[in-house]
Amino acid sequence: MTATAPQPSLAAADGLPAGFRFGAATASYQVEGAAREDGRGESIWDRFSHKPGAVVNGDTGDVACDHYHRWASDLDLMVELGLESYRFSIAWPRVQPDGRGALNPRGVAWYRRLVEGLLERGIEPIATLYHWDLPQARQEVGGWAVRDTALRFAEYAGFMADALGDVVQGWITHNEPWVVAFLGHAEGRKAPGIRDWPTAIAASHNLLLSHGLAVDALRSRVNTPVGITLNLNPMRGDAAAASLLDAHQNRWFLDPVLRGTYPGDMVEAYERIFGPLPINPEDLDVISRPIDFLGVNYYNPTYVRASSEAPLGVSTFAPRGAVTAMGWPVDAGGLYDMLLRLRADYGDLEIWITENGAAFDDEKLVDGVVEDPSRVAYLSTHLEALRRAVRDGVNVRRYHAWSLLDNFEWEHGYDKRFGIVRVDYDTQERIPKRSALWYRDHIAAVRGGGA
Ligand code: IFM
Repeated sequence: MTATAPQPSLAAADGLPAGFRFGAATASYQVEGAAREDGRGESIWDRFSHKPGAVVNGDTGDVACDHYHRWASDLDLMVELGLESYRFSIAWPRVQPDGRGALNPRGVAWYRRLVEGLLERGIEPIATLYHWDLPQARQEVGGWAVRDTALRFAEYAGFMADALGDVVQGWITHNEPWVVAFLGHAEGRKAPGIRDWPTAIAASHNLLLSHGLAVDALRSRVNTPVGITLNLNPMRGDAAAASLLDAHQNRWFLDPVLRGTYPGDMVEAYERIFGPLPINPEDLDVISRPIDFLGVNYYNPTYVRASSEAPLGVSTFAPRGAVTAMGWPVDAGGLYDMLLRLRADYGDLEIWITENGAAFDDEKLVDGVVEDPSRVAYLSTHLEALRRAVRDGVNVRRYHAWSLLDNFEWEHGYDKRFGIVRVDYDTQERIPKRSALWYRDHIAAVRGGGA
């Protein structure tokens, strides 16, 4: 097959619709390494992770999983696992080191090799344009807090569509803009490490605007599906607190993208607490440009209660019961609930699960395989919940496990392992975990190859 040949369309099987694909996801800063190679510029995560105390153990993404050099064998590993789709992200500073001006041809060439390598192996390449590694030079002039960054992002999106539009088969503008805006600019736990709510709200708007502008830039150049990925958590607990946190985390992004409005209750709450919002209502037309699919990252429900000490008057807590190494409750029913809710509230959208997975500490190496029973249980129950939602009418077309590899888990460094494949960071050896073998057999069984 040639590098640009379309992927075969997959028949409906095992309760899943035709065209459904199983895959895995990673993100540039979490796996690539090669932080200073081939003309890559500095990102806000390079700067943040090198700040003493910002990341557990002082870990950084300088080397990460060395995917930049090991991409070909990592792609072969995906073939061994039977993966049908790979969601990766493009590091903006690798292809446009200062976030403006001419592209860096060496950076672009690396992504072309990766994407062509996927096509040659029959794996669908899905590119995310922004998974949190803003060029540091853009931060120096205000980052997401300023409108100009949205314009620069759209220009970058257009450049990437020109450079890779003939080979990439799906585009995701942003990964989890809530995390970027609020954990990066209000709580300061993630890059750029700012702690200022009004700045975070401005950033959320500029991120959404940049999404809409990027959709236009992509649409004018490619015919492949375009979407955005949101981290969505069903809220459980005290009704008023749950409704407010739902508005802050879920509806603040869903409503503008899918309905062209901000949720009134949240506008009112932000204005009451933080003053007038820096939002131009005319931007909502751009923000709500039609998308082909909504990317959903689902990990857990959030438990919430009123709290007079928290800035929004609500705080979260871990319930009794099973939790992951992140302290996140294990609850596959939450995925079902969220999928049904999306259909009820926003209509018959096409949905791609762009991340789902878990970090666990109970991994043991037995006879060359990493035994991770908790992750096997997590993946199998969540895939069951997905099938139940499909049976009940939700249009789900992709499932990407997070993550293919153990990787740099942001402020937690390498301490938290989300991979279905273990990475030995001393040797960079990849060791499939039981969950990877389970996933491989699951995909083979669906495709009629037997398990
Ligand atoms: O590792 C992250 C990823 O980058 C974004 N979604 C959640 C994952 C687990 O925390």
